[in-house]
Amino acid sequence: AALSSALPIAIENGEIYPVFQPQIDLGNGQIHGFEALARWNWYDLVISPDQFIPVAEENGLVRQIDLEILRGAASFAVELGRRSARPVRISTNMSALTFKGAGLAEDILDILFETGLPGEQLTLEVTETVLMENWGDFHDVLEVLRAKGVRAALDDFGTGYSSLSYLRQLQFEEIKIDRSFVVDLGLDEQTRRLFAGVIDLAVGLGKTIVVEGVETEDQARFVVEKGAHLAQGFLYSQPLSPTDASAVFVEGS
Ligand code: G
Ligand code: G
Ligand code: MN
Ligand code: NA
Repeated sequence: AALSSALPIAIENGEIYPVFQPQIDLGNGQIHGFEALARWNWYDLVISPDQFIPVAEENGLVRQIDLEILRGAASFAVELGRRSARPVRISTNMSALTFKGAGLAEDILDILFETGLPGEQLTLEVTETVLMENWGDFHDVLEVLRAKGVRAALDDFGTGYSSLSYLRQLQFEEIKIDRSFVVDLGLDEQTRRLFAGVIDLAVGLGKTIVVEGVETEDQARFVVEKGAHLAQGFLYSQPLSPTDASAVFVEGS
C-alpha cells in the first residue's frame, strides 16, 4: 500500500531509472548492447521491478514506467554512441498491459524522434503473456515500429506455456532463453538436450538467440557450442549504472 501511493510521485520525480546489463556477442566477445532494467530509489532502498512493476500494473502506471525507462535507455544509447565507433543497441521490457489502449506506437516513435535513437538500435522485450492477452494490440504496434527497424524479443522463453507455435506465428526477431533453463544445464542431460534442440529450432527459424542468466564458464561454453548468438548474465556483468556501462562499452570496442 505504501509503495502504491508513493509510485506516482516517484515517477514524477524521476526516482525510477534504468540500469544496464551488457549483452555479449558470443561470436567476438564484444558487448553487443544492453538490456535496460528498471530500478526505484526509495529513501535508502533500491526497490526491484519484481516488487513495483506488479503494483504499477494494478495502478495503471506501467505504461508510463515502461516509456520512461525506454526514454532513459534511448538517451543513454545516443549519448554513448557519440563516444563510440559502433552503434549501441538497447533492449527494454514492455509489460503486456502497456500494449492495452491506443497510442503506444506513437509514444514510442516520439521517444525515438526526441532522443534521436535510430529504430534499428532498439529491441522491445515482451513475455508470452502479451501473446495470450493482447495479441492484436501487440501485432498492430509492432507493425508500425518494424517499419522503423525496431525488433521484438520473446522474453523468459521456456518458463510459461511457451507454445512452439508462438515462434512460428509471430515474427519475433529474438528469443531470450530464460535463466531457469540455464541453471539446470549442469544438472541433467535432458535439460541439455532440450536446450540444444530449442536453440537449433530457433536458429533454423532465423531468430537471434539470447541466453540469460549465464553465471559460469561451463554454461558459457555450452551455449557457445550450441550456437546461441548473445548471452547475458553475472559471468559477464551485473546490471551497471550508465557511467559504468559506458566505460565497459568504450573499453571493449
Ligand atoms: O532487474 P531484475 O532482474 O530485478 O528484473 C526483474 C524483472 O522485472 C524482470 O522480469 C524484468 O523483465 C522486469 N523488468 C525490469 N525492468 C522493467 C521495465 O522497465 N518494465 C517492465 N515492464 N518490466 C521490467
Ligand atoms: O525477465 P528479464 O530477462 O527481463 O530479467 C532480467 C533479470 O535477471 C534482471 O533482474 C537481472 O538482474 C537478472 N539477472 C541477470 N543476469 C543474471 C544472472 O546471471 N543470474 C541471476 N540469478 N539473475 C540475473
Ligand atoms: Mn527482459
Ligand atoms: Na527473462
